[in-house]
Amino acid sequence: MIWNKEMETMSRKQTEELQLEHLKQVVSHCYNNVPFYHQRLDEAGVTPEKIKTLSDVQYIPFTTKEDIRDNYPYGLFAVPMKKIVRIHASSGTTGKPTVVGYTRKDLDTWSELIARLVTAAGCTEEDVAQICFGYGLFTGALGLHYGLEKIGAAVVPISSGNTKKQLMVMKDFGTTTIISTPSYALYMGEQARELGYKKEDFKLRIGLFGSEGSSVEMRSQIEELWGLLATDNYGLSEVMGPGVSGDCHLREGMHIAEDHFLTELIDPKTGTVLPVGETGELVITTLTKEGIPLLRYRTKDITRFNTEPCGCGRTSMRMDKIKGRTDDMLKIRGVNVFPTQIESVLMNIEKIGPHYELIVRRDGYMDTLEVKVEVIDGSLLERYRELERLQADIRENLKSVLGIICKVTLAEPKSITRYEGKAKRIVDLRNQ
Ligand code: DLL
Repeated sequence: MIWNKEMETMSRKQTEELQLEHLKQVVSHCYNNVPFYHQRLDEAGVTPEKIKTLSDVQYIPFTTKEDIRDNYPYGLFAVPMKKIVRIHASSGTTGKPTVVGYTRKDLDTWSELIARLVTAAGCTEEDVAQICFGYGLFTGALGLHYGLEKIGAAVVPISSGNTKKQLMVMKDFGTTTIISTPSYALYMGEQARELGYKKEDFKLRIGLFGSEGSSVEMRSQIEELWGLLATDNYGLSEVMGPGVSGDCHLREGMHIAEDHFLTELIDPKTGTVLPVGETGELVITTLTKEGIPLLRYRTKDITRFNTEPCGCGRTSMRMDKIKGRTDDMLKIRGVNVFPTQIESVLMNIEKIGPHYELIVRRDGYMDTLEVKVEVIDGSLLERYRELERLQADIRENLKSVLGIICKVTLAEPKSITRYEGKAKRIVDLRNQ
């Protein structure tokens, strides 16, 4: 089923006309209401009247997370506070969080976009949807919440954590859809097995996973654990939260809500716009947001666009699963390595579990990488020969995919930290 046939099956021409109309409006909105943008656009010599075609967006300077932080908390808001009805903020592991504000119309748009993506994944009003994202400043929980209510699903706002209770509720309430990070879904699945639950105890059929990446291999493991269809959806709080793009049931790329977001891919080093088909950093211009519109926001997320028609009937451009973030990319002895590549390799090796950690160290001028992964059967750690063989096997597999040799450490089952939200798999010891 398609939630909004009119908007989700528009022709390319219609989409682009609509985007241009909105682009002109949003540039004016920023220019007239946000001093930061007024100055930036003046400096670049791009007044709103200069936007005549969609590709003119290229003349607008990029906006970055630092720009939002520098204007903490409300400096980039484009409407008076009386128009703001909700505030969210990104977790911000370092320094101040990035704060975003929504007008009533922004919230309506947001639930509309979530309604589209959950419908694309296969959810209906029949579903019981358990939201295992943390409720709070994070956009994941409340974002999905209102969109799922909009389609008529029964929302269970349990929030993250307290895994035992999650599982009890999941079983007793007959949950059919879970909403979480892929790593939390994995952890919950593992806990369910340990507590003696069987797949048949649950009615789960769809997983709406997002907020962090997962390789196709990890996705299969989650599906195997739970017996559901795992779908991926993408978004970021600065731009809206979840709702920017999401998988349909075919899962051949996430459909982008192009009537609300203008997307470009750039070379992260030079800022040059790349043609469709190439891989680069995703840059997003919000087309309809009122509270905190963003022009050419650099997401740091690496992906690729696909404009081929999709079998599901939606006409929007799709984006590949996120390959990684420019700031998560490791450069090991001159070779660029994305954690997702490592995950894909590990997931294909028997005898090791899906939990891993990547430890980066600096040795002189050289970065080194240790891949730490759990064995499934702890007794293996006592069988030296077998252990060495497994280690060598993992090292070889990684080498053939990454082109570099990593140190491989095998760890006891359950010794690597589990996460209820986004997993932190990189331990960076370079500056210690
Ligand atoms: O994670 C919004 C969200 C919530 C999306 C729930 C989907 C579901 P932030 O906390 O601001 O917002 O983090 C945004 O998370 O730039 C990506 O690096 C990463 N990310 C989000 N979704 C995906 C995904 C939310 N499906 C940052 N695959 C983004 C890979 C993702 N990475």
